[in-house]
Amino acid sequence: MLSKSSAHRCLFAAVALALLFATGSSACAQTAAPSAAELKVSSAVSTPLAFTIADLKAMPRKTLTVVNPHDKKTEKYEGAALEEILRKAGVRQGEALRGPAMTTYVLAEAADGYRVVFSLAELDAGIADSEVIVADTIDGAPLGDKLGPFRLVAPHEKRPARWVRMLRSITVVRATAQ
Ligand SMILES: Nc1nc2c(c(=O)[nH]1)N[C@H]1C(S)=C(S)[C@@H](COP(=O)(O)O)O[C@H]1N2
Ligand SMILES: [Mo]
Repeated sequence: MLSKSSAHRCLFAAVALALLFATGSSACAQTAAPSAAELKVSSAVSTPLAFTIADLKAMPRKTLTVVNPHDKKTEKYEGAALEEILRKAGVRQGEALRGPAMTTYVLAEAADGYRVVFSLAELDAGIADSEVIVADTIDGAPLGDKLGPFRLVAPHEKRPARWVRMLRSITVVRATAQ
């Protein structure tokens, strides 16, 4: 038979376990099913979009084999072109990217608060070959919690400072005159 104190301990353990289950379920879902993660893409000129891993996998795939300038390791990233994602968000591209639209910039934000910008022009294949991708795999495996589930890779840059890990959102903004 259980003593009163061990019964109490038992009850406590059961309640703690139940709480853990209830509060931990979303975190569990994150690790168990990273495909539920979303990349939010918004622009003043169109309705906000949310891309899942599955959405990215359904887009034309880009593979970049790069030497990470930071640690000199060769890494193979795969994902979708940032330009394609921006196209779906309805930004101006090609010949339509001119005049006042040339002040448009792309703000990329990460889960840890890290933020970088690219100009829309430098991401436009009609102007430059940035080849920036939103990667969802590295060496064939999901990026995991520390790198992903989404990461920007800008293969032609000397320092990977804009290779945003844990990318959560992309916002298209037009700089206005002061
Ligand atoms: N979310 C996030 N991404 C980030 C950073 C950061 O602090 N937070 N640092 C950047 C910098 S300065 C570098 S050098 C690279 C390092 O990437 P690595 O860990 O793959 O070498 O990540 C970039 N991406
Ligand atoms: Mo860095």
